[in-house]
Amino acid sequence: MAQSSSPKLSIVIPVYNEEGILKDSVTDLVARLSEMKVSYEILLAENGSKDGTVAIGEELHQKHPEVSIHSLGQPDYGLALREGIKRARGEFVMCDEIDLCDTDFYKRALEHLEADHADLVVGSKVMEGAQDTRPMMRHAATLVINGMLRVLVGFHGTDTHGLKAFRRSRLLDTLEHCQLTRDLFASEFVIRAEREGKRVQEIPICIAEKRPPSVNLFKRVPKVLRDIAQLTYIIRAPK
Ligand SMILES: Nc1nc2c(ncn2[C@@H]2O[C@H](COP(=O)(O)OP(=O)(O)OP(=O)(O)O)[C@@H](O)[C@H]2O)c(=O)[nH]1
Ligand SMILES: [Mg+2]
Repeated sequence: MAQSSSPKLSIVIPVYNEEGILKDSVTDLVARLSEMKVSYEILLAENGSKDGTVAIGEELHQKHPEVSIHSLGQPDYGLALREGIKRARGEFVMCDEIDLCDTDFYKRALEHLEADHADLVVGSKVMEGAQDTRPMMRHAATLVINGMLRVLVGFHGTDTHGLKAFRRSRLLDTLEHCQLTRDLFASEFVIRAEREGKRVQEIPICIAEKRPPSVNLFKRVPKVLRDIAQLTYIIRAPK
């Protein structure tokens, strides 16, 4: 059920310096997707890795043709995710992370999308019912960033980063309107969808990472704050 010209699911996973877990994570994901009996493609969206990520991605492609990897120059999570979504051909797009690969989220999100209860489903790490086993500082960072987005740009939800699912045709225009890259692209995408009248539904997720993040939380703070300021400006600016 894996390969088809237009699969049901496109799973987009940004990857950066992930040689430690890439092969096992993708192999395990392929096995779980086969159990789901859906047609799918897995798009590994890489940029700037200095380790064996690209070579492992290519090996995975040889072994599983439904897996592909594409690379863009400099490390940039948002740019990679955006490019991955643009390349996706599936009816539904699942945005995931290599240390999560959460097929339970795919199944629950698909129920909402197929019943047409929502255009975009966001996995929240902090809403009621969610379980976040990450270190307390990272949980707190999620609360602070999303609190700022609520105050500054009128965001109505609890989380914008991480797991997301949508019917591709419904969100392509929103994707085109997004201007930011890096970490805040994911926030811009959710907030723009909300502001453009798309039905955004959050569902709680249980988050248990396989390894700590590749970029230290404190190193990310200055860029994230700068990007929040830019997002506030572009969202509020008159057209
Ligand atoms: N292509 C690309 N992928 C990245 C980059 N930085 C992180 N990723 C990928 O994005 C996913 C999430 O990265 P993590 O390092 O786990 O960061 P995280 O802090 O858990 O992510 P959030 O808390 O959701 O922001 C993983 O699949 C990473 O490989 C980057 O610069 N480029
Ligand atoms: Mg992570």
